[in-house]
Amino acid sequence: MDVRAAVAVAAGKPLEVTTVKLEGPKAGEVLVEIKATGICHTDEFTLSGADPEGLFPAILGHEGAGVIVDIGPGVTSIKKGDHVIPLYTPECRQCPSCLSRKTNLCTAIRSTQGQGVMPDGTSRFSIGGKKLHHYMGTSTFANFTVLPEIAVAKIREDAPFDKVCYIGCGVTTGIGAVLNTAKVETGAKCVVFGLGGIGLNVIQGLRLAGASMIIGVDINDSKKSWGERFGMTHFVNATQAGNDLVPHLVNMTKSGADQIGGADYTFDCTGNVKVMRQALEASHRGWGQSIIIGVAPAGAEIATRPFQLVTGRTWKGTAFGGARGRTDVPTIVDWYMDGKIEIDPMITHTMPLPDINKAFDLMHEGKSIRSVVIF
Ligand code: NAD
Ligand code: AHE
Ligand code: ZN
Repeated sequence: MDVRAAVAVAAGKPLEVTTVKLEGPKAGEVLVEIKATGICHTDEFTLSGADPEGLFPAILGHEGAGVIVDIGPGVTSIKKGDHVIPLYTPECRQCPSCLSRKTNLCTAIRSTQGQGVMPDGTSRFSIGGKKLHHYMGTSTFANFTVLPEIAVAKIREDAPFDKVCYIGCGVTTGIGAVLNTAKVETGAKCVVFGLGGIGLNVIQGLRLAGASMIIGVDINDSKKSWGERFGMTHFVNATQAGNDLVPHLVNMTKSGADQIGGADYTFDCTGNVKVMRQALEASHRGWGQSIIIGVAPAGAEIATRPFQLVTGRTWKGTAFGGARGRTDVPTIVDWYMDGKIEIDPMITHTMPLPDINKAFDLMHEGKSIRSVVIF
């Protein structure tokens, strides 16, 4: 079938909106009509050429929502008409990782996903007879896409696609990092580095968890009011603090009997390895945990003095907020529908597919929190 898609033709080039061919679903696969998709910083990261796994030409996008319009042979858990959110972290419930109960990182199809193909090793997308790569197993920058059955979460039918698409990455990643990965407790003191589409969701996750101090750090002063909107209690401009940023944050977290200082939990939501170091070192001696959410460019490495770890700080990472998509995503949709979490104010811009490159411009200019393409 013909579908409309934004094709990433080469690193660093704007997406080209055009008509491409999509083959129908094979065994174990489903065809989804994508109704809306968010644009995450990770799409920009791959499009920029910084992603060591980046493949071109490809159809990017991993933050979608839509409706099942066809199913392949053997599909049992999903039917035509179901409303779904595509999952770049699938949940097969059978692989060693799923069965371990220690991680959400299902390994059933990760290797073919990284090669830009479906689990049978072929692509469903092509243009002029030439193969186009899938991306993160989802390719939501197209009005139809094919996904493995294990890579869709069925959601309630009254949830608006143009809002809950954000649960496909940003919302779940931020809130999940707090609740699943850090397991933040009531009264905790926390620092969030980077108040964009992920960091603000970390902040609303911290508010849910009952954190008593939520310090937001950004280089852009306009993010102060954004952070406050979702529960941030203090703001620090990293540029103004300069080399004194870590001692400044440690001082802010000192209190009464505790004159050592440092946050119970810190979160990197920038993808900058220097910030990751600041986040670790701003956490509390003896028990501080620092959670890396940001994705760093090919070749980048994190560094710190081993002393930071010897003295009891822990460095952790999280993908998709530690969420098991088919199980957890429907619950997060319920939280949104019940008013327990907010999404609407973070979606600052919407646009039709032909204008998708504007979403990347807005991100580069620091003007958007989330842009959503509505098909
Ligand atoms: P974004 O562009 O919306 O936000 C990034 C924020 O960081 C901006 O507000 C920016 O001003 C701020 N910032 C930049 N440099 C900074 C610095 N030195 N100190 C403090 N703040 C700084 O991006 P996003 O969509 O929120 O994504 C954030 C990161 O998370 C990206 O690296 C993205 O790839 C990654 N990500 C990871 C996962 C995961 O599962 N681990 C999921 C989604 C996104
Ligand atoms: N291809 C990159 C890795 C990118 C990465 O870490 N992606 C996250 C999701 S970011 C969503 O916005 C993820 O799910 N990681 C787990 C995994 O298996 O990729 C690189 O650096 O190679
Ligand atoms: Zn993302």
